[in-house]
Amino acid sequence: MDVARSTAAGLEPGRAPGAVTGSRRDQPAMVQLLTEDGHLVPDDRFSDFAPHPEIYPSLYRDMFLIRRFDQESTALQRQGQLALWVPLTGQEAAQIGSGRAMQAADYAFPTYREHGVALTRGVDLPDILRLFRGTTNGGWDPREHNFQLYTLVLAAQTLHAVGYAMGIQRDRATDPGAEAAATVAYFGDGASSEGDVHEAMVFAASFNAPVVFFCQNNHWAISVPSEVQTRVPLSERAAGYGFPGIRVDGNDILAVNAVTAWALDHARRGNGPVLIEAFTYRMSAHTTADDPTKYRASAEEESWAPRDPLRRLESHLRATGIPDSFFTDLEGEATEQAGRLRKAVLAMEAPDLSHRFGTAYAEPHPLVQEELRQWQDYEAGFVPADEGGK
Ligand SMILES: Cc1ncc(C[n+]2csc(CCOP(=O)(O)OP(=O)(O)O)c2C)c(N)n1
Repeated sequence: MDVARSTAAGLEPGRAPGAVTGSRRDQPAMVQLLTEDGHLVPDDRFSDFAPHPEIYPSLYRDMFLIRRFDQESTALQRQGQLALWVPLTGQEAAQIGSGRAMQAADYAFPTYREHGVALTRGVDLPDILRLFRGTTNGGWDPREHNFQLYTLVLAAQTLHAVGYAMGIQRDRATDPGAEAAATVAYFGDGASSEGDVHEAMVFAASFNAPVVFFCQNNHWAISVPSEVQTRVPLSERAAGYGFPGIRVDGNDILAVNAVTAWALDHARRGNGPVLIEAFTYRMSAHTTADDPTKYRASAEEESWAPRDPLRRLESHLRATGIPDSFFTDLEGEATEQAGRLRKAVLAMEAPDLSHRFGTAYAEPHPLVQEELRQWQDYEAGFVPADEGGK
């Protein structure tokens, strides 16, 4: 099978993708509220949940700042200041749109690419880079932001999100005055092939848990195209578990925001889980260690350029009379943010090694303590540089 085959055909709403033998060609229509050229379109089911036009500039601001953060982090990795970077360019609308639909008491369970969601949850952006600089296993306090630490093991967080949602449900059963809340489990199209996602969805359905499964279908699981991983549109898998599945244009921030607000409302009201498939595209490489030219056709990448989530909202904002000064001020703010980021990263210090050993388990562990002693002995065996060591 030619896994590098372009998936560009059929990426328009309601059109079929180039199909794998035996796969379904009919695709569900996508929810869209803002066309690629920046025009608003109504949707019978979701328009009532659409964001107010007053907040459009702030939605654009978040997307702009997170794209700049992504560019700066990529540069920091190239300069050897980060071990690895996981870019999000192209997925800003999916992340900012869904993150901005959450309320304070809701809880997000991210993968390793949810920098935009982190921004909406109030995580200080430099903190995201602590993990990628290797100075910590986390970077922020999840409880402070209701935003879990990044999960590198694909799909594990979907189970955590369901477990937490079941906890919310039980807390409310014992204390009906407790605030209604839901969780959002973020994962990719590739992760949807993991058993954990299946198990999470079975549990969520069985217990009617208040969880929104938010799948960013960016079309590639590193080098494997999504069409190899599923014979039906991902959103349609929800029917097999017995809850609603919605495909939304993942590059349309207004539609993503409206659909997620609807799904969270549905979950908080006790109606159970929802699967959202945000149909989007990762314009950048999988990570800074990946070379997509080895498996992805440039024609496919070019076909996504006109659907850029930022350009789309910018066209709309300019057409509705937002002044140029808004965009130039934002440019200044992003440059200031980049400088602050760089300074913070260069100042991050690696923790003492004994701290690393000391946090492997919650309680002291004799084997780990023995390993630390061995390492310390090994280090002590070197001749210091000022005494002629190299
Ligand atoms: C359990 C597990 N298996 C394999 C991997 C290696 N791996 C890291 S990212 C990735 C592809 C993920 O694709 P997708 O879920 O579509 O998310 P994306 O990175 O495209 O956002 C794989 C296979 C892993 N991290 N965890």
